[in-house]
Amino acid sequence: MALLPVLVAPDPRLKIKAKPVPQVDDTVRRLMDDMLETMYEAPGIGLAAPQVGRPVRVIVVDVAREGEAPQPLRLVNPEILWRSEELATYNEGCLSLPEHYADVTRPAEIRLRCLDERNETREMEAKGLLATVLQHEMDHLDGVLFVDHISPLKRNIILRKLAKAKRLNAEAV
Ligand code: GNR
Ligand code: NI
Repeated sequence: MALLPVLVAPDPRLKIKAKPVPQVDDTVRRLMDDMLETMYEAPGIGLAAPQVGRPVRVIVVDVAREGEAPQPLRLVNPEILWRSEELATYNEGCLSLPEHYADVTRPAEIRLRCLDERNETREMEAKGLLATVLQHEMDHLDGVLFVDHISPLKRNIILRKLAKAKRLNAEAV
């Protein structure tokens, strides 16, 4: 297993639409294991392949709480089949928008289809934090960040701060 560097916005690689995976093979399984290791190390509760510079439709999630047994999920080519009319709001964070948080409203429950790590088609239902994180990760596969769901004013404040931090960081190197 290996830790992968996580891209931080603004970065054009976070805006690309990721490509479907034709087949879940050892290369994809290795990527998912490396993503899980990277996510746990961060720590985070989800990670999408574009965040580690791989433009493919692969996500990993684990919303188990500290002290609970880990519940790693590996999803390939996830597709939303159904969204509830009921909405839910969570204060979201993102490893690609470090130290910034905002309330985001999304469907409270979803039903989705994906391939699992054995290349088998699966369907699952999710609600609560899991539903939010899965939607946050699927957004990454379409080049969408949580700031794209908030007001342009709040979005621009966050993106400008991150751009400035990158500039200062580049000067310091
Ligand atoms: O670690 C994460 N926490 C989180 C909290 C609320 C809603 C979504 C998330 S996902 C985020 C990790 C991440 O950036 N995944 O893409
Ligand atoms: Ni994110």
